[in-house]
Amino acid sequence: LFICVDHVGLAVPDLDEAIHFHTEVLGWRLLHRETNPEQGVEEAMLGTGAVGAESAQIQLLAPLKPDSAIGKFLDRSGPGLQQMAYRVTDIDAVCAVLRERGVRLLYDEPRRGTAGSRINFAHPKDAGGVLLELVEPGAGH
Ligand code: V0V
Repeated sequence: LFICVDHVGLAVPDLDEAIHFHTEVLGWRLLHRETNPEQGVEEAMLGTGAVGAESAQIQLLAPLKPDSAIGKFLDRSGPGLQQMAYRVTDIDAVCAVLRERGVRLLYDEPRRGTAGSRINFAHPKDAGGVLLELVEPGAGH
């Protein structure tokens, strides 16, 4: 079903501060940054190559407002690992297979993710306590 781990998402209270730590202290490269109002996040991708390269990336997720998914997560759990994202070739096909196997997906249809990707999520209660994201990369990746 899956190609590889696409990224691991960390909830952070302050995006600039988290980018600074990940680039200046840990030595990752900042590859991409965008605001996604539908998801309520300001986010950044870090890694060693381009977005969509074979190696998994680190996604920093800061809330645009307190009642967003990341805002609630920070309230409940504090900063840290919020999600694991698996890359797929055909997200519609993978969602259909997972639904058939009893996994609840959060959206009826995939929504827009980083850099024009299509995304959906398996509920953490159906995925061993992990918020599992499915990512079909956007054109050009
Ligand atoms: C909640 N729970 C989690 C969790 N968030 N468990 C593991 N990892 C997480 N991230 C647990 C929570 O502790 C509860 O456990 C239980 O799930 C039910 O929670 P709920 O009342 O439904 O909680 P909410 O209202 O916080 O919603 C959780 C969900 C929400 C997962 C439904 O965060 C969501 O819609 N997430 C998908 C969208 C998202 O995360 N967007 C931001 C990233 P107990 O206490 O009942 O045991 S945007 C992104 O990734 C982009 C743009 C991209 O990659 O391209």
